[in-house]
Amino acid sequence: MFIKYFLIISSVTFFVLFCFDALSYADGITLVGSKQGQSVGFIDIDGDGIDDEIIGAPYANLHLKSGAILVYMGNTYGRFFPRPFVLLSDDDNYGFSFKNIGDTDGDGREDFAVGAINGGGPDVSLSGSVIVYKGYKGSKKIISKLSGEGAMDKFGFFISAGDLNGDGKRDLIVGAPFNTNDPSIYQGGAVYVYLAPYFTSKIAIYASSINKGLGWSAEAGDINGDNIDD
Ligand SMILES: [Ca+2]
Ligand SMILES: [Ca+2]
Ligand SMILES: [Ca+2]
Repeated sequence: MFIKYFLIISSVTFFVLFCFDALSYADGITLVGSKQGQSVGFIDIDGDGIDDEIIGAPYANLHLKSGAILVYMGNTYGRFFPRPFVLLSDDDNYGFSFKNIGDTDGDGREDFAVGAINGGGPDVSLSGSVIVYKGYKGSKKIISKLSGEGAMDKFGFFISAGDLNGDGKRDLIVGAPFNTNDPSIYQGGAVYVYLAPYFTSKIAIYASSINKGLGWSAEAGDINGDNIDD
């Protein structure tokens, strides 16, 4: 029994290490107080046909960086490998949000997005950021890096996805609950839509006196039955 279990673990370990040149165990990471589980999702990250579990740990301490995305590899027994691997890290509080956005570029692999609520962009720091990744095997490939408009916007507080223009590709929806677009509506929040497959230009919906409190959460769905998500 022990030998059988050992062989299963070993084969999974070898397979994972073989597939990810830069992937390492989460041994060098401090997970105490990391809010591991702030975001959760599933995606077949290594392309073996089995979903792997993604866990965000946005306050993890990793080589002077704050936040990481961990992956627990799924196996053919319907279980997940007990030790996490560090999949990715980037801007501050990376992993606060995660979303499998489906295969947006038609290459047969699911793509995904990760939010870092205290990340920054080229024009403003601490606005929050979201990185959209192409589903990959081996080296990571970034489709687009997005950021908020103002410091402390908490852009990336949530990420959702849905096909909002009916082209069959899921588009990205990002919340920034502390955005202030109108000084009279302080931190009223904003929601942004980025269309697939490039996720560059945005459509912004800002808080008004009617819809104050935008950006905390959202889900796309077809409300009026026209087969286009609302
Ligand atoms: Ca897998
Ligand atoms: Ca893809
Ligand atoms: Ca679309």
